[in-house]
Amino acid sequence: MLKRTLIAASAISLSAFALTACGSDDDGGGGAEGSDDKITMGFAQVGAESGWRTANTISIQEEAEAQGIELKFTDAQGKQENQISAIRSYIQQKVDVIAFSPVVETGWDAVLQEAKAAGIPVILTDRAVDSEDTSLYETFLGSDFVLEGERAGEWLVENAGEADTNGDGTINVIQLEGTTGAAPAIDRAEGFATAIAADPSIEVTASQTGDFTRDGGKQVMEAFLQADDTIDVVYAHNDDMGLGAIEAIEAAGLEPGKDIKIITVDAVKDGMQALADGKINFIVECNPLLGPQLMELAKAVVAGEEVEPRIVTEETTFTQEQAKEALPDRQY
Ligand code: GZL
Ligand code: ZN
Repeated sequence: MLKRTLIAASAISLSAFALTACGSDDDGGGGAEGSDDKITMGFAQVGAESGWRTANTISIQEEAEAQGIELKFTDAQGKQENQISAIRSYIQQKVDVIAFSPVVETGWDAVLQEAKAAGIPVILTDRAVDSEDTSLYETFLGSDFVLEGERAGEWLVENAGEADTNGDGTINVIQLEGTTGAAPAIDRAEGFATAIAADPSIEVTASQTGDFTRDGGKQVMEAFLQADDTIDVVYAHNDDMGLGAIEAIEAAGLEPGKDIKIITVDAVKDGMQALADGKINFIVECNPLLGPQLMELAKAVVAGEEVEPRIVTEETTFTQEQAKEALPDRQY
């Protein structure tokens, strides 16, 4: 009995070894010699800080599944050092392609040089890096955040008549900024400032980061409300901080959308519901559903095809009326 068991066990371990040996032979390069021609992607996500990020993660994971791409996925909890070590681990694992959404713009050149030296193509999604050397990545797929900020500012200029809610002749805007150093935070502030310059009665009198989270938006808004009772408008760089601000405004006995106008960016479901309910006045969409385009790009890049260096996401804006119509069909 024992002898038979040993033979069976060794046979199993031998075949298991053979399988792994064969598996490790395949450099995951999707190359012909590997038994499976599956592409392996390493994705280093920012975190799970907002409804937008959740929708973005779902889109990436679902599309990888749908397109038969093996996805290695990490959540960096908003820390750049975690993203960098995730990218390094993907390099060691010899993935076919690396994609990530850089939590902040700076500090990526070294690890991107390592990926380049390892011959692994990189795709930027959602947020940009400030590297001068564009050979460090194949393409950048994501929104035009400056345009998003301009759209928010243009709406305020067009609706200035109803925005001076305290009637003192100036439109006092406080800004809830996204994560410090993040491309969307930098660019949305820049675009907004450019647009509101058209009307000198509009002024951003205070601006602070809420780190793209509800809690961050609520805490910063509470402090702003205690310091200033002339606030007419809140411009929040994402819905989640706007929703946090709504909680603070209501706790102060004021009516969001009326006593204080609110403009946000993203257009996730919770934000669109608040817009439809009249608590937010205008939302600039930032589309998180990057999965389909990302996986197509990954296949093209691994196949050595030329891809556009910059692919801008399609997106729009919503008023309260438009939100009521759009809500039933929103995917996120
Ligand atoms: C924008 C994205 C931002 C969203 C936030 O593309 O990077 O990060 O606007 C998210 O909701 O946290
Ligand atoms: Zn005013």
